[in-house]
Amino acid sequence: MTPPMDIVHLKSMVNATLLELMPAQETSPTHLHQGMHYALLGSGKRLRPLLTLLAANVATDSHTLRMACVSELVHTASLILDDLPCMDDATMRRDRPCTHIRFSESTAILASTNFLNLAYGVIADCPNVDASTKVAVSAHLSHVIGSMGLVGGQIADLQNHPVGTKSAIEQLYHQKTGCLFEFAVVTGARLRGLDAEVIDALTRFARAFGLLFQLYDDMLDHSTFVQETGKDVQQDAAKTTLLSLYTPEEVRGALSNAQAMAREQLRRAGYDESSLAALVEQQFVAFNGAAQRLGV
Ligand code: GRG
Repeated sequence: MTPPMDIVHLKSMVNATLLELMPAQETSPTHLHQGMHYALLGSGKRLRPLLTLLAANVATDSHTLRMACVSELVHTASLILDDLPCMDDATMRRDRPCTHIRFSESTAILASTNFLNLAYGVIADCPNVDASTKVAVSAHLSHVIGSMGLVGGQIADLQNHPVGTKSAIEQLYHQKTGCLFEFAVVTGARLRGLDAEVIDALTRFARAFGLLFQLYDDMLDHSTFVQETGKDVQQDAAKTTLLSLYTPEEVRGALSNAQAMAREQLRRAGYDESSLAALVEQQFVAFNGAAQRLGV
């Protein structure tokens, strides 16, 4: 397998690009811009942009970097909203007080809205990407954010119907988490001009990876991980999650089946020997380590 590209270096390039994409903090309206810098430049792992860069396989040109940042702008917008008192009512995010606490609820909502606006602007403004790719990326993003994606997943999560079936919860996980991973890898593939067969395989990969990542996020919500997450834990204590529905044996089964599916789809897409596969394997180590620590 190809050794992973230098992830630390890629992450620092993503951070530099994110900084470039936002108006400076000193630019009026300063309070809003400061809130955006605060929310975006905290300790995020930048996993979604890294997936785009590695799927695109030309990690360091400026248009790929800018397109890779789109998913991070949207992800950050969603985290800001998710933390609000009317949603999860969280206090900590990315190792510091949530944006609505450090600034105000109105600033947080407007910062989130402006991140979404910026995301579409970045796609439209990318000079080296052809118009048909931009249209495909924008349409995909609109689907991912909308009522069949993040927004729909969030409303279902907030309503928390007490007896969710496993397949309903898996669908919810796809909407809350998997679909933005899907957008990230598929955007990378589109930038390479890869065909429908590859996009289909990456879409299936992302569904499996999103399920794993959300299951992992559920595990991190356990108090065992209070020192390590940089955000509130036990937010899901009253919610139905796969962890609360599954027996430990089923959790192990789900982890191993989804990992097998993710590997198989990466192979189908031609990425099995790639840096993308190496990054994914690193994530699997983290997922399996968390499961082991929780004894599942
Ligand atoms: C309008 C974009 C938009 C969203 C509205 C609020 C909302 C609907 C959706 C929230 C969805 C949500 C918060 C899902 C959880 C996703 C998740 C697993 C977050 C943790 O991701 P990490 O670990 O976080 O990658 P960092 O901080 O490292 O980036």
